[in-house]
Amino acid sequence: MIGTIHELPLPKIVIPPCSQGVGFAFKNKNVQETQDIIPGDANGDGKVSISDIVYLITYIFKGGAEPFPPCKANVNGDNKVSVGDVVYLINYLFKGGPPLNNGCS
Ligand SMILES: [Ca+2]
Ligand SMILES: [Ca+2]
Repeated sequence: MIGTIHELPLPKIVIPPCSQGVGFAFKNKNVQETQDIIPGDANGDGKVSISDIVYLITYIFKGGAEPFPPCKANVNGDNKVSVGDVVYLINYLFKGGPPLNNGCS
């Protein structure tokens, strides 16, 4: 029984050079992060709308899911996610308020 193991053909595994693999993964990661961060897009659906206000209220007051990354919900730029960002977002969307700050920059 043990002798038959040595007769099995070994699969050929080709490992690419480390520099190629690491560089490729790193580049993709950067593109992903750049595309995902839209200031005010708390629910991550790719646009800023009333849904993000609802999402933020649920997060802040009802223990809902945290925006990812949290910094993109910091639209008033005070380095924290709070009811102030909800008010800022409402002003921006419905009252022509100042543009949203990029809390992640
Ligand atoms: Ca959104
Ligand atoms: Ca804030």
